[in-house]
Amino acid sequence: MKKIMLILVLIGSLAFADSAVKMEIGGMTCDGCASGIEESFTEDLPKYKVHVNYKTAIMTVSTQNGSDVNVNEVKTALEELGFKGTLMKKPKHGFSKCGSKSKCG
Ligand SMILES: [Cu+2]
Repeated sequence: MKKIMLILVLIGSLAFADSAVKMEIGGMTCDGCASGIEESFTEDLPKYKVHVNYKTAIMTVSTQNGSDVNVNEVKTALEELGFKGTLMKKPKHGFSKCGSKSKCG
């Protein structure tokens, strides 16, 4: 049991140091919220490349220079805007093949 926990912790820490992450955004009520998040990141955290899809409630974050995304920094920025970001686990086949949230993972 301890071994499983350790593996989970390792996987978790890897997910926190990735050059591109996906987060599920809670609290969006319209398309304006999604574009508002994108605009705020462009203004306040221009080192990130951010795309928010209101319909799927998924935010894609990567960095301009290809370095790792600081997930906690992104989460904090989202909280300041009034949204909640939850890091999504990367599925084995990669996010690109995920048609929707429910198929992901
Ligand atoms: Cu809105």
